[in-house]
Amino acid sequence: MARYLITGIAGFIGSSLAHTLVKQGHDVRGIDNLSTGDLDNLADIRRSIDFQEMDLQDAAGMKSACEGIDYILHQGALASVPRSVKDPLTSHESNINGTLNLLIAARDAKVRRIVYAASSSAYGDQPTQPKQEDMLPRPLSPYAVQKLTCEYYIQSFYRAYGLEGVCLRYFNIFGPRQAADSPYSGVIAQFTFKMMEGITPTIFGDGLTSRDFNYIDNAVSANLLACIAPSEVATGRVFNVGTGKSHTLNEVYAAIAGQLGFTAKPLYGPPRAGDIQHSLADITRATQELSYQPKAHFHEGLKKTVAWY
Ligand code: UD2
Repeated sequence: MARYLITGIAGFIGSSLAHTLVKQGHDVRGIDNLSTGDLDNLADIRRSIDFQEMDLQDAAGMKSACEGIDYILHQGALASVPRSVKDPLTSHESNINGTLNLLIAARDAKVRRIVYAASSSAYGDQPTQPKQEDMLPRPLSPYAVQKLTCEYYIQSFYRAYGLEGVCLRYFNIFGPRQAADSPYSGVIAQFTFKMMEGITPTIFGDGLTSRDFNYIDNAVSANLLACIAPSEVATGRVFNVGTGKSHTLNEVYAAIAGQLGFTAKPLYGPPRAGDIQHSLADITRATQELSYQPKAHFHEGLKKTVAWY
């Protein structure tokens, strides 16, 4: 059994990883500063994990958190494009300084490998679809710059110090436990929550904006595969973690409304600053080289998600 450190363990993706690893019998340590994470996400496994409330920018804390760890699953971040547009400095400090601090501690503790939660936002307004990992990044928002910068840090720590790192570019992950009550929450969580409260959600833009929405189970499996993939295949590399299919915001709205019996038509507002119009993953590299298979499909994932809230 391996020893895992999950950063951002009280968040949506971190807590989902923790549940799977605990079920598989691994040793799980987790840190979270609880700025956006919620301990309720860990309620049923709280006694099976070693949880410490800690900020990624705490150097001494990271040193002790990395001690004796085989794999780090680095999910901790201030997520959200609009949050970074509103307050770029705070998200910079958390996302970039925090990651660098963690990398230094991981290097010193001789951690076997770090798997990083990178973002499809790195592609920005790169016009070609689907997005392939070798395309030139064209980040549009501070958040995209921060996530991309950390990919480069991960790669440089491999080249300079031999710390193995794998970057998983998540494409709009959704599922149970995703926070729904903040303006910075993912769109599926927000739409569901609002409709359940009887509030009509607003679609930013014309509704034809599309995303490669990927159910959480697929992201969890990508992380576990990235830990065990041979070093020559995975280390220092970037992999798209999407499904290869996209859905428009109009489709998402209709699917959630249909499931909840919500009959009001959507409101439409101006597009959000920093947003990409279309995002679709080419998952050839991850399927061929990590054996990643997005087995959970969009509609089935959406049903489970909406039922969870
Ligand atoms: C970005 C990244 C994603 C992940 C995420 C973390 C892209 C393509 N994806 O997701 O990989 O890193 O950031 O936060 O950059 N929207 C509405 N109404 C609402 C809320 C959102 O229309 O009430 C729209 C929003 O303008 C956007 C889409 O829904 O066009 C998706 O927004 P999101 O915040 O769920 O995720 P996104 O694409 O910024």
